[in-house]
Amino acid sequence: AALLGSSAPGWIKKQALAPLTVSSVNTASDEVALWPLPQKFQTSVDAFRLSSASFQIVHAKESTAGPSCSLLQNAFRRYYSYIFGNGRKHGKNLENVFDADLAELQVQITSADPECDGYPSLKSDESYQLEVNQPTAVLKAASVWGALRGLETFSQLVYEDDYGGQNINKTSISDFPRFAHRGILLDSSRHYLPLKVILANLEAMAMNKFNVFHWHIVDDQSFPFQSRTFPDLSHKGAYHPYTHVYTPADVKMVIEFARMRGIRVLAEFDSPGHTFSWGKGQTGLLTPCFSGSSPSGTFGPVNPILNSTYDFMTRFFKEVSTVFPDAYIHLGGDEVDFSCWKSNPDIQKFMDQQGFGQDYRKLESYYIQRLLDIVSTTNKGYMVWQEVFDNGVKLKGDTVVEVWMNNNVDKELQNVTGSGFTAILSAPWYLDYISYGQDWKKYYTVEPLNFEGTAEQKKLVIGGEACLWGEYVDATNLTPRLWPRASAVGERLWSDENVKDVGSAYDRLVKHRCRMVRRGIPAEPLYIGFCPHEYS
Ligand code: CP6
Repeated sequence: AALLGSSAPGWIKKQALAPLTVSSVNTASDEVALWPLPQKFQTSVDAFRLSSASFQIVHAKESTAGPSCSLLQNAFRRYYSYIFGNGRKHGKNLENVFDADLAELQVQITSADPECDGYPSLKSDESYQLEVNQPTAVLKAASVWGALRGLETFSQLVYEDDYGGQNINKTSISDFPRFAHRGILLDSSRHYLPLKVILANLEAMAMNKFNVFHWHIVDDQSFPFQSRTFPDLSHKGAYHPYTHVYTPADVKMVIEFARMRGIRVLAEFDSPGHTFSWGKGQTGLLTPCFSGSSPSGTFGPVNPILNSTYDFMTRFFKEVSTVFPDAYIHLGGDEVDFSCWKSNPDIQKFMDQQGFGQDYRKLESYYIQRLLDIVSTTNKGYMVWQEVFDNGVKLKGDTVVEVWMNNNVDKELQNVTGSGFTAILSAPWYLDYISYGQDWKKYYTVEPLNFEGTAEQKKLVIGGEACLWGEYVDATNLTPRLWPRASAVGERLWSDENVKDVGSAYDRLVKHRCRMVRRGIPAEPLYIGFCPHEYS
């Protein structure tokens, strides 16, 4: 009893003290924890029972998609398993307690093109309507992308009663995302991330309605991406040429697994900085640094003054643009260290010729400008880190600028959108930073549109990303470090701006975290307490 004293959170007391009688059969308000919270929903105390033996998720007769839509077939199976567990276990017979059974969930795609075989994009319609009533529930969405979000919500509405039976209450939901770009950045260069970990996190992303996997796939420390055109890049630049690489088949699998969950795979090939590993398999690509008048044997950023550099980039990005189907490529452009460029006499000569003086940002801009022109010929849009904008590089109109520096964020958003560019925000959401206590609250209370600007400017902020850089993270600790802390970002980017009460978020997030644990995601606890089904 002392343990359950006044300092214990309310939900612990309730769970621990609830007597196991029929009158205490859990109602939705106790058990259901929607995360992220839908835009509009109405629920009632009328409860329907789901029988694992008879309940089905089916295509509605009117749907423009049918059993040939493997994306939906796959999702139906996945959510059936989440609802009932993998073994079709049966609750004890207590049919009389409830008004009626819920026989099926009908999924109706309304658009002429359901987009079954397509890829999600920035313009995908993820909205859906869900009506749970007896004897059938109906989920309506324009395309499969909305249906996926609605299936997740439906599965979150189902709760287990005290006898192990699955129940759902009469509910009406109309939902859509507040922001179109809701991303997670993972870094597979500082540590190699096995496929299994990447796929598990895509699964967790779907549970939190994230829709962009920003794959920071290579960096200084290693180059695990296996290129067909330049196999030496990974053969010499990966931590291990066979075990620590992503083969073309691996990359395909990640992209398809993500597609099935309505998640875009946005690949980042960061340059001209953060490229040390590229130099191992591509001699002559990086700038030789000098010590006095002779080369020191070390290398700096990509060498921006050689034609061979641009020939290489042309062929490399031509391949990358066919490997990754997304309409955007992330070109990096962050944290370029100028000291090596400064030390190199050939670079100095080039600077003089071009009239750049001692302004190395102009040299960086020169490089990026040429790179952007190359990537434009592949018909891809591009995304860049904020320095590219800050340095005054001329950008195409549809460029997305990622704001990551956590000083003057508001000013930066004001400037980027004021210049008419689209922005995404990651500065407040660097989840690689850890501290004692519940830092999810800090992530949760961010308001992305709290900068000074016109309504037009605010529309240009299309979303944000939670970043988990890899210096201190590998397969052993990635998932629990990311979840449920990233869930806070997920709700901020999906739900209405008025959904910001930290107390009610806490109650829902505790349960949502237990749900992720139950579904096999080792998400860390928010605070003291327990889960009805612990991780094992
Ligand atoms: N790697 C790359 C990093 C970071 C960036 N780019 C980074 C910088 C500062 C912090 C965290 C991460 N590790 N390629 C910056 C976008 Cl605090």
